[in-house]
Amino acid sequence: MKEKIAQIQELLRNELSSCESMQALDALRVKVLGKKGELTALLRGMGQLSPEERPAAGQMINDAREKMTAMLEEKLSALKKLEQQAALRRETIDVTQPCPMPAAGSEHPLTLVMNELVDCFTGMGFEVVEGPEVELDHFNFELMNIPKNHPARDAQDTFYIDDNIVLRTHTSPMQARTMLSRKPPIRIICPGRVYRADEVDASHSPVFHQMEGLVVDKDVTMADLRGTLNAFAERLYGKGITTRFRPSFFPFTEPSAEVDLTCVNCHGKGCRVCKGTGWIEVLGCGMVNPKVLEMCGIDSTVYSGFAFGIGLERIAMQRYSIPDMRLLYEGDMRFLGQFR
Ligand code: 2NM
Repeated sequence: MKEKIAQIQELLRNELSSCESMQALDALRVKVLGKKGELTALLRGMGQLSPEERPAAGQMINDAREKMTAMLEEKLSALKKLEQQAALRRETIDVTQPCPMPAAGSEHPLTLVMNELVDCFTGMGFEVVEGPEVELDHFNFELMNIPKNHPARDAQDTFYIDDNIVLRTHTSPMQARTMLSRKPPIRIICPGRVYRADEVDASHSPVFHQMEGLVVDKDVTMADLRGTLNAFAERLYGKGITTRFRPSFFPFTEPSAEVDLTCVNCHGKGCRVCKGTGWIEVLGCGMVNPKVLEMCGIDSTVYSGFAFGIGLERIAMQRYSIPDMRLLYEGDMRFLGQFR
């Protein structure tokens, strides 16, 4: 019996030393200690022993089982450790390796122009005010002195949500809201998206961007408007660039003007860009109509104001020589990647 046990232990020791996987180790455990294993067979064979011999033999077999179980466990933990080390080696990442750089995005030309204008006007003390693109007819038209029968109100020109709600056709409703909720002095710019029922072509889009400005205070004059816009022209286009005011008409301003800037291409001499005039049209403006001030709760006998509206698409197209407005909305990466 003793010899037999020693034999089995010797066998286990030999096979353990050449055992290299968890599966092989498990097979070995079954072979030696399993139900049909060699030690179990020995235990079964105890029936042939005399009753006096049995306790000592049983003890011996149990001791051997414990010892061999420990040997198997020791090997198992050694194998596990090896496997872990192998996994660590396999999964090592060299963080110092050069790698492909993530593609960097760039700002949209309209964003660039908007930021530039915002910087310019906030530098002069204006504050940015933003608001809803879905507006009440009341703020978009009524308070802007655009009467019920005015052509701008036609469904041909304006997107109606229902009888009283429109997609704003300019950012002026935010100026009305500001005048209604604050006391002068007011110095604000309202940048944002606006909507008009236009067909898409190289210079029109039903969705475009505007920045309107408004100043309301005591003794605000047309000279303040000119000074502000001249500062804007120099800041954006450089020294020597100035403005030219031409009489115009808007329901919300009186008097009203269209403003041209010195042609940046030829500095006033006349060229293809300015069609020989030396001037490029950039914005509309005027002194806020006293009717608008009154409707917005401001005493027009005490206060006066000026306002202006700039189309961002037009500025961006001039600045970057973009020939077609549609390029600004199509998201073509070959186009967008040029503005970094
Ligand atoms: C323009 C041209 C002229 C304008 C007027 C106002 C307000 F609210 F004060 F009445 N906001 N914006 C205005 C004036 C806008 O865009 C071409």
